[in-house]
Amino acid sequence: MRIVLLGHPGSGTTTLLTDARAALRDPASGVALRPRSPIGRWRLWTASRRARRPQRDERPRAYPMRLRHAGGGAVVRVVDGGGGSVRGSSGTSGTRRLLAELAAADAIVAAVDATVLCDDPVLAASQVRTLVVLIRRRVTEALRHARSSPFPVVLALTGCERLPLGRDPFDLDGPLRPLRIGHRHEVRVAGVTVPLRADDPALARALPLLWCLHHAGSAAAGAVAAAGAAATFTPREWTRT
Ligand SMILES: Nc1nc2c(ncn2[C@@H]2O[C@H](COP(=O)(O)OP(=O)(O)OP(=O)(O)O)[C@@H](O)[C@H]2O)c(=O)[nH]1
Ligand SMILES: [Mg+2]
Repeated sequence: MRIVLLGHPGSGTTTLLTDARAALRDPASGVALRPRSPIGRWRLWTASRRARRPQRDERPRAYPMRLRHAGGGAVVRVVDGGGGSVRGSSGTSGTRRLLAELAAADAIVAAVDATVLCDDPVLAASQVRTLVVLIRRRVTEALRHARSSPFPVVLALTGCERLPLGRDPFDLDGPLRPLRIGHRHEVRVAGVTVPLRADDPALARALPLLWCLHHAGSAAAGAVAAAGAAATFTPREWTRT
């Protein structure tokens, strides 16, 4: 199973991944997700340090993880897309690697800074356009290969605690409409919008990855429900039309 985290520089993909790892370190949540090897643990630890500084990821980084849950286990490849490869600043090799990872993705998390959506509609529109193109490309390809189940896509709105008081984060995902209610292909997307705050409980910050794991076939329903209950905002599933 392969999950790709996509986002422009600074949108929070590395933080999402390292927070999820911290929350799912032990199986008390019903699901444990751990790097498969000591070197993998070290790479993820250094990634969390980089994100805190913060230091930009120019290229995609792949983390082979082991998923354990009551129903069994699986190997999961979680790919932190690296904002540089989404923006195109990592050169062709970074972008090519990202496209190769996306072509084999079973689920996608798109991270977007909620304050960019709120304060800078022009920048937001251009950022979202890139994400929509990349996601549609994968969903269309998946359909061509007759996937029977809808393709999981999570829109993770990061930094929601910085929104002006009373601003509803669910009003901000308008630029993502082409994905949500586009032409007939999009009915095959199992989409959810998850607003996130820096001060959310750790388990809530794992919700984007848990949603993907659950919808891409793991028996993580209990953990998804627990993470949803811990979240400050109730995640909203996209209406399929
Ligand atoms: N306030 C707030 N800050 C956040 C949130 N998520 C991430 N950040 C911060 O945003 C900064 C960038 O986060 P990263 O996780 O490094 O972003 P990234 O998407 O990996 O960026 P690239 O490596 O350039 O692709 C860091 O300082 C994080 O601590 C959030 O939900 N709220
Ligand atoms: Mg990063």
